[in-house]
Amino acid sequence: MRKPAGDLVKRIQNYIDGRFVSGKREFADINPADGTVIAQVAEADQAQVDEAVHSARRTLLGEWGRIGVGERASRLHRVADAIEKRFDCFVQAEVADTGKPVSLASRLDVPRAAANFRVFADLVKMAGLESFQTETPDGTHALNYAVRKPLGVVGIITPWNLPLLLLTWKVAPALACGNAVVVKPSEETPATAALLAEAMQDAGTPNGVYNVVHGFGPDSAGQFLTQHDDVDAITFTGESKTGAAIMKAVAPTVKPVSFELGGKNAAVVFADCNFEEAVRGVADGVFLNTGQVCLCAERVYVERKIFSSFVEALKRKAESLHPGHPSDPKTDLGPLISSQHREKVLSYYKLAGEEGATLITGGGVTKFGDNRDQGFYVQPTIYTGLPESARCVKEEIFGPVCHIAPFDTEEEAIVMANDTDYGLAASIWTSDLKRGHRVAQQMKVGITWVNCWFLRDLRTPFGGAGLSGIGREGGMHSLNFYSELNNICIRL
Ligand code: NAD
Ligand code: 6OD
Repeated sequence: MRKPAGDLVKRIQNYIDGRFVSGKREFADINPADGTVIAQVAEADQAQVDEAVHSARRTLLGEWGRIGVGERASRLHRVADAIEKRFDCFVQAEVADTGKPVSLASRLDVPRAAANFRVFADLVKMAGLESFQTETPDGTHALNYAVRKPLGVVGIITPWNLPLLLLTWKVAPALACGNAVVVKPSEETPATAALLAEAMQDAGTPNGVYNVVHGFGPDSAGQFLTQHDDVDAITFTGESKTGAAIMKAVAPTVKPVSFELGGKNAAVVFADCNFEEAVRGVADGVFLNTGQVCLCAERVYVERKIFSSFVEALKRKAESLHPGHPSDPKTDLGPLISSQHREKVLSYYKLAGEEGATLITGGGVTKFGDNRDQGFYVQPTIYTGLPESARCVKEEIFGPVCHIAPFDTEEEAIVMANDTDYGLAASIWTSDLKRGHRVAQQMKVGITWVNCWFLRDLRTPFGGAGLSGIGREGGMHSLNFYSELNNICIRL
């Protein structure tokens, strides 16, 4: 871990009850591109998590609790305005924390953060609920109608791969429904959650509505939040095994949970696809954000007729990527998030060889001959030749890597794609839309893309089956998770 040359190390604080506060302990925020320390981060202790939860509760009983849905929606639009006003700050902070290319943060992460607030602000104003006129056999008449209430204090725990996008994906609908939140961003990427606090202040959000506690999971802010008696619900994005630990932690207080977890997603490429588009789309789906997107395809299945040419074309794509410093606009492949994560990804590169894979390209560390060699870069990597039972085909690696296997029939492709304990996403590449539709319906996942990947409409359900999660967020699904519905039955 190195200090930046001639630069002051910043301090990132917790944000509790509308104030930035330091902690008794600090930890370092590392730039993955060169291993320098970019900030010291205040770790929240149990008392500070308590204070954040109490502050959230107070505002629910006070100003925030009294604001109607129209006014809440306009405050959320103001948060989006404040993000857009600080666009460059958000981009720089996200790039420094994650090492993702500036081009990606500018076109994906920060615009999506603003869009998350705008979409849920508009949606909550339009959202109706069901009502029924009821008639019983004895002639009694009644009117049933449901009303939407906030859950209360929502704990939000998020990962490091798309930090601002995934945080706002949960904060926006939670606030739209009238909740107050305590967020625990990843210890690897604390900066944009803190910047969002400034945007909340700009937007006039009352104190206590948005609180940030920094720290780790076990015996730290993450666990203090999930075990807290006065937190009404937990929404979590991260690894499946962390989801399992959180499930245990919330069990004694029976909190509702929403889990968006890991994936080992398949891309299925049929011989009748538009070849160029499929190669481009699959390359994006394997290498975007250095493969650190839960939706990335680490398993690619290609119809045998085009197998060799597809492998060759994807190899050329991988070799034409520009690894480099994230702030260079030409860079399209940044480092992995941390030295520890690089060790994990490299251990799978080694394991692939041990399991008998044929290396098509990559397989090692990228070398630059300058300070980027202190960063956490790996080569984009493609393997073929593994059995479907290999650990590299079964386990989530979360790096710029895929295994490509051939198939002969549609039925075989479906079986192979579904042969996983995860169930997050799939993509299908074919010019035959009837086939696309038929195969998509048989995918055991939360989202299937046909001739595209990571094309998002925020009104649609998003989530995973199996080890990939519990529940759905997106559109009305988010509003329903972040609300308590009270059905009122009036005898007429
Ligand atoms: P992680 O599970 O290690 O950490 C996620 C968050 O949980 C962090 O804030 C961490 O501090 C916290 N945490 C860890 N242990 C905890 C505990 N015991 N109690 C409370 N909090 C705890 O995940 P990560 O490494 O940050 O992210 C990568 C993973 O996230 C991958 O598996 C990826 O597939 C998954 N992911 C899923 C989605 C999705 O939408 N399904 C989106 C992004 C990432
Ligand atoms: O686009 C989204 O809403 C979303 N939750 C994306 C998740 C990406 C995983 O890394």
